[in-house]
Amino acid sequence: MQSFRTRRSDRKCCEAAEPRINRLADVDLVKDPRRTGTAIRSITPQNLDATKHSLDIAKLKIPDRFSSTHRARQDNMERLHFLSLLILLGLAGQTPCSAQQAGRDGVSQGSRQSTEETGAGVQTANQSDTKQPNVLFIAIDDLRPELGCYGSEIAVSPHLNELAETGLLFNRAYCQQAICRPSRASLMTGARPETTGLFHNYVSLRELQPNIVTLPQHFIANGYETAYCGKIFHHGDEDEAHSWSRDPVKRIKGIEKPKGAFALPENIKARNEDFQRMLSKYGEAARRGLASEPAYESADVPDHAYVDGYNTLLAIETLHEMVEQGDKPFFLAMGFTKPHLNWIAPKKYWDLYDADQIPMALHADAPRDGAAMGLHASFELRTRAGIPKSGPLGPELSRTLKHAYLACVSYVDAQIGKVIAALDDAGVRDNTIIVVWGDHGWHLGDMGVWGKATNYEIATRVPLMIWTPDMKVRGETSDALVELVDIYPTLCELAGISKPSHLEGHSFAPLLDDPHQSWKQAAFSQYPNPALREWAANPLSPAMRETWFGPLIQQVEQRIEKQQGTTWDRELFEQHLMGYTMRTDRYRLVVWKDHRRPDAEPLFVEVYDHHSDPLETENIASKNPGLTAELIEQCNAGWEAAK
Ligand SMILES: [Ca+2]
Repeated sequence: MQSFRTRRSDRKCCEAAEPRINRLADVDLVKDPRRTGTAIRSITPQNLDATKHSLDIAKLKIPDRFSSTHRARQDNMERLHFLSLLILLGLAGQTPCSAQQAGRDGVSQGSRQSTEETGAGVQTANQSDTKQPNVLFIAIDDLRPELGCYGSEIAVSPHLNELAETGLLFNRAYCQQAICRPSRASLMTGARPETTGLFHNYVSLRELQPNIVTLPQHFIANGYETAYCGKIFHHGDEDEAHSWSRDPVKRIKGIEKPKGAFALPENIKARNEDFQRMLSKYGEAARRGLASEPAYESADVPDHAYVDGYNTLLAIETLHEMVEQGDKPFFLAMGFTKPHLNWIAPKKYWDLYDADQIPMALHADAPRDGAAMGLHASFELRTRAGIPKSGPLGPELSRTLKHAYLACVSYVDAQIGKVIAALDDAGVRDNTIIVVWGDHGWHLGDMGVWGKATNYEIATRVPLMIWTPDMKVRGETSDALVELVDIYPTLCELAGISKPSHLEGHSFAPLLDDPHQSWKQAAFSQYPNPALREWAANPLSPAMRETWFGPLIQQVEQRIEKQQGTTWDRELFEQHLMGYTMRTDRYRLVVWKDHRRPDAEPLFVEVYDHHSDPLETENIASKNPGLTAELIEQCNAGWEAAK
């Protein structure tokens, strides 16, 4: 495969961009004729702290022409506007200013390749005269649809609410596997996990699929400049050689890059001490599969003290570079690492919530008659310092953890507001598609589990919204069943470029104009035995059995053995058991099978009726054999028959 990447030493890239936030003498509120309101546009390093609330929380209004008539959401937004106004008033004394930036000293070409290098199908396009839209591609790690626009009564997410209010929100969007790397590999290649063969976190995409054409790679071949900041593919699988044509800005002059995950010295110390303690207790096993560090942090620091805030500044600078220096449409990907553990966010986002008002999971028990292997023992969270190694977490810790998760949601929402506002600043909002997706859901105590990595609704359902300059309907929520694997063909269609033949999704572009039309019959996901896998979907390592998880894993095995009887076999259940799940309009089916024997009878089947049981509290498969057989037949027919 041809590599598009040029050597770093060959590039003229200056990695120390002086951001537009450095260039203004004063902090200003800008009245932008393209907006209906005011927004803080630029600040200096000196006044970053003083203005952080305004910059982060201030409502960044969207032009009138994109406004929706959807009243229910509008009412919600007005409440949030009021909240923002109160915060702004509390920070009176900040001076209005012009957002028109001075020259962009210190910024230089970051392009990795010439147009000729991109291979077949190249088109050249100029930002000013092309009709090919730009793409702002926003990924959020481990975000379940815990947002105001999804009906969360507690989440403070004004910017994503507004995007949904002026775009299209998908109420029933599903990932293809509820864990980072497989989900992202599927989305980015447009192929399902069964095709990519990537079921674990620690397998390289290119090892398995050296020639598959990824979404940004396909856009490069069709005349786009592509760049990313943060987490788009999984760590270590960034595909820089093929998927990205341009280096992003790497540093912001005058603003220190975060050195690590934590800001508080006591947490940095705790992390190091805990690790040493585990190492002395368990030896080398502690190095594999165990993390041991605080699960959360609240520090009174500016947004850019943590990686998502800093990456947001890089993405904004990269955007401006591409607009000002490029002659092609851009595909800019911004990947937020929160609300993935550890739940670290600036204190001001924690302060948006009254902990006593945070509701806990509505149903904290495993499904009645559900699969014993369907739920894991919350390993990912339990590796963290201060979390019980077995048993329930208790109400106080549970509330703190959910508070921490929500703080991260609001932190990411604020950063997204900045990136979207930058489209306006750069003058390209009118020709840019915005798509926002989460890679999978998360159990926050739901079903008694803390973590992702199951085949149930709470882990497979994801947030997904899209905004285009010319969509005919705004502010609607579509109940159509859509999948993350659909994003690739959708963006191809919206950009007017061909769809590669290997794609296994279905463009949902027609839903933008008619969100309530009849659509897919089913959405599909899969996950290998959650109960006997590490949180990264890998088979259990000796390290897990040799540490504090040994007794817990024993309990899990006994539970499965009790349910499965003579079919129990550790090798089969730990190494080869795959759960295939299908969501139809009404039901969720989960079929547990030996992955090596696709035609064999399932080892266990679950059916949940979302009409009567939206929380999936009871498996009704054995009570409804006819229905179950029908659903299995539909599942066996697969995604191709469900279009
Ligand atoms: Ca994830």
